[in-house]
Amino acid sequence: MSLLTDIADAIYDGDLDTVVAQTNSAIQNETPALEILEKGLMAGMDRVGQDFKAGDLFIPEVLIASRAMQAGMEILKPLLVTQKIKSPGKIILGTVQGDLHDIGKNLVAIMLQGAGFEVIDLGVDVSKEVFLKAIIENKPNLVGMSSLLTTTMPQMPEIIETIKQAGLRDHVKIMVGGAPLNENYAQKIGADGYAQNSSIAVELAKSLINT
Ligand code: B1M
Repeated sequence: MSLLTDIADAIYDGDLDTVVAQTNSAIQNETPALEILEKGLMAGMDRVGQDFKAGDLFIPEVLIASRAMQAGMEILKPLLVTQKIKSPGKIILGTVQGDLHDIGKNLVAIMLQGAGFEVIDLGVDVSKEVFLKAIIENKPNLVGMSSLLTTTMPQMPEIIETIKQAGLRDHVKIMVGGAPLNENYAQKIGADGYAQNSSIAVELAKSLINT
């Protein structure tokens, strides 16, 4: 059995110690960090998502798997954020109010940092007021919103409206992401772009900066 399969299995089992040990072993074996992330950590979390949906796993198991995933991401982070390149721009990121999912958002933050972006991460459960305050204080080029719940998606147009009302819509590009979203929804709510995953998020951020 390969190290990457071990990592995916350990994520599924919520076995943090094995995730840490096997992630370090994979790094020592010179497996590229992105491959460890995608074929190890994310593969395991995909299975967690499927079985949670099917009712075979419950919240406590998902939470334990999430902690193991975050521990693996912490190890990979320095390897994914190695380049010291001129910053293409500044982005404010947050998971919208009512939503506590942050694994995907954290991954997007890591990949953007890896591409040189200055990332200001507002965390989870971020209200429209907090987004606005952060925009006023930090003057970012981009604002990124994440939502994993169909019930919290409607926060996004509200935040965009708040930014408009403050007269700041022309000062920032807005990108959105999260499993229940799609391109059509992003267009409908007046965002500038939608990214399906963290690699596409980096490409999108770069292209929005240049438009
Ligand atoms: Co929750 N959860 N969860 N959960 N959870 C989902 C999202 C769900 C789809 C599971 C399911 O039923 N199949 C479902 C939502 C259903 C819906 O809305 N239609 C669900 C539910 C129902 C809930 C609760 C309501 C359960 C309950 O309490 N009854 C509850 C809500 C809590 C809250 O937020 N208020 C809840 C709680 C939790 C945990 C706390 C246990 C945990 C989160 C821990 C954490 O994040 N720290 C959790 C988890 C882990 C999941 C699943 C299993 C995995 C999510 C994840 O981390 N995926 C998820 C099932 C699933 O998505 N298949 C599920 C891995 C991650 C790398 O992918 O987040 O999609 P993802 O991010 C991707 C892209 O979406 C994109 O790039 C990322 C990297 O490729 N992306 C962006 C994300 N944000 C972006 C922003 C961008 C660009 C791209 O630009 C700004």
